[in-house]
Amino acid sequence: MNYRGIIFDLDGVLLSTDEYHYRAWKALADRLGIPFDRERNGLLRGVSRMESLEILLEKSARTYSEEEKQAFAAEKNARYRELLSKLTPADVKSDVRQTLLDLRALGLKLAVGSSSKNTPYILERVGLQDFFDAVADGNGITHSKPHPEVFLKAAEGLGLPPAACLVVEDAHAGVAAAEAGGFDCAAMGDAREDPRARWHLKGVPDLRGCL
Ligand code: B16
Ligand code: MG
Repeated sequence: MNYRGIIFDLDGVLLSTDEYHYRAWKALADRLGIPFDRERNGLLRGVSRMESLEILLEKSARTYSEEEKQAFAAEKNARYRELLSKLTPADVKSDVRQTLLDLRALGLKLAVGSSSKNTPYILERVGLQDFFDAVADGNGITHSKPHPEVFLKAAEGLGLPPAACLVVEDAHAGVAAAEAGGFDCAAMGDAREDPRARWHLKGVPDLRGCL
C-alpha cells in the first residue's frame, strides 16, 4: 500500500455542505445586488470565510468598511449555520461511510483537513466527532488553502510525514495546498481534472483504487 494515512477535506468531499456555503453566499450577494453564480462560487472553495467575502465583493460597484465586512461575514455564517443545524448522520452518504470504515479496517489512519471554522459543529451534527484520528480545521490555522498549513497539521496529528499521506480534495486551492505540502492528492468534484492531482476520482468510494 502506498499510503499510511488519508486526509479528507470536509465541505464537498465528506459532505455536500459546499452547497450550503453557496446558498448562504448567494443570499448575501443578492441582498447586496452583487452578481454571483455557481461558477464564481468555485473560487471560494477551500479558502477562508473573509477571503471568500473579498472575492465576492470584487464584483461590487462600491467599497465597504472593515466593520461592514465583518457584519457581512457574520450574516453569511449565521445563514450557513442555520442550514447546518438540519444536518443529521444520514447526510453522510452510505457509500462514503462504508469507504471510511473499509479504509480504517485496512489499517489506514484517517484525518480531516478543512479550512472551515464550523468543522467541529458539522462533525458533531453528523455523528463523526469521535471517528477521525486527527482533525485540523480553520480554528487552528493562520493561513488557509492554498497554503499547506492545515494538511501539515493533520499529518502531524496522525504522526505521519506528508509523503505517507494522501489528501482528498474538491477545490483547486486544496489541490494546490496538497502539492505545496508535499502530499499526493486525489481530486474530485470541481477540481477533479486538476493536473496537479495524482488521482482523479468520481467520488470518495474510488479511493480504494488509489491504495
Ligand atoms: P467557514 P473545506 C472550506 O471548507 C470551504 O470550502 C470554503 O468554501 C469556506 O469558505 C471555508 O471552509 C471556511 O468555512 O466559513 O465555515 O469557516 O472545503 O476546506 O472543508
Ligand atoms: Mg472542499
